[in-house]
Amino acid sequence: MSVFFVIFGLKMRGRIGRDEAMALWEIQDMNTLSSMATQIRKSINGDSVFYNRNFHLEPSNVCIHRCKFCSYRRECDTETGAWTMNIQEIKDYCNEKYEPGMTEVHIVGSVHPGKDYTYYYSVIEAVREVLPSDVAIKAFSAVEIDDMSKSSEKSIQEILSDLKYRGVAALPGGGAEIFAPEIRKQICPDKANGDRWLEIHKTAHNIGMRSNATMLFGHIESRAHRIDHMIALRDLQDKTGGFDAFIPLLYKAANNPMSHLGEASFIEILKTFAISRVVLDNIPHIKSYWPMLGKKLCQLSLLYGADDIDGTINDSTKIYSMAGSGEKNPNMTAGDLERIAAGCGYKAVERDSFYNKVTKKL
Ligand code: V47
Repeated sequence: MSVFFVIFGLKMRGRIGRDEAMALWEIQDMNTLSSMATQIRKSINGDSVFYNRNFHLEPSNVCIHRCKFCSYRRECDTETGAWTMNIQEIKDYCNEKYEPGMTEVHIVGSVHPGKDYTYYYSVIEAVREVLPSDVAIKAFSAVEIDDMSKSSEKSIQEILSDLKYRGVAALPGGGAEIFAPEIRKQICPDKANGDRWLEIHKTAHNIGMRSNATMLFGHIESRAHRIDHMIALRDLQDKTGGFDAFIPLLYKAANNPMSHLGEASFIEILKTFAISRVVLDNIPHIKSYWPMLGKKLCQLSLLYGADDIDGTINDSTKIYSMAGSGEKNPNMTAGDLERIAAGCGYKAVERDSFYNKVTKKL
């Protein structure tokens, strides 16, 4: 209990440091962590729980990278379970998944061995052509952007500017995993490192693009690695202010080379949410991603600092079902999302990609 007051006292007086953040893991009373995170989330977001109407587009799962946590990647197009959409298939898919009232398409896929930046530019052009102009395109993880830069000899800033010109409004938070080089070396040795990820997001912010940040947790990383990851994001946010949301992504253990690790406990997951709310005092939203966590745990996380439950999805992402999520065909109505918020005594607010309230009613 004394830890709570000391730490909470520090929080009230100023920013929590690394040692204080580490001490939060030792709090055994989950009610204390819940109250601490809730007090902070209320001071930033009041009683609002944000959600949006969206769908995902995953153009391909054929990938040059061999991340050990990934259940989604395939080595080549002929392998069982592989897909790569051509431009017409992308247009058809968008027409199939789009529903009136949606405000966002989230695009993330893979780094395909046979595609260079021109394919990714064509994907954006095709999506922009078929979707209404009020649907924001949130596209490509920093890892994909890094590869576009390498395959084109264009700088990160040029790639991002080209994507922005073609209609990309914001970057999703994928590819961050855990920044610590000693962990990356083991789980994703061959892709953009933590510094590169941060540099890409910094460049995006500098040219006026908003972005999100993720953290893949519950595998071989320690609690200290998680705190260091959060502090690196907090430091960048101090400089740019460009992050809208932090998304703790729970490692799901089915069908990948790290399956033997199993998954984090509910207590560890909820502590991670609460502590991220306390540490990330300058990132306005903590997103709880239900296609990965499941609907019940997503709702519970609202009592541990989360204020955003993302979207309706419309059965359009496979990354998590392939990794063992119970949400095999993820799909929720706006009403379902509103009931999740109401169940915790919060008020659901439909938002667009930039956290503006959506007022139109269908
Ligand atoms: O970077 C891959 C993760 C991420 C597994 O910005 C896994 O709004 C758990 O970035 N278990 C991509 N996670 C998804 C992503 C995302 C998701 C939701 C919202 C937003 C946003 C971004 O998926 C990857 C990786 O960290 N991932 N495999 C797995 N087995």
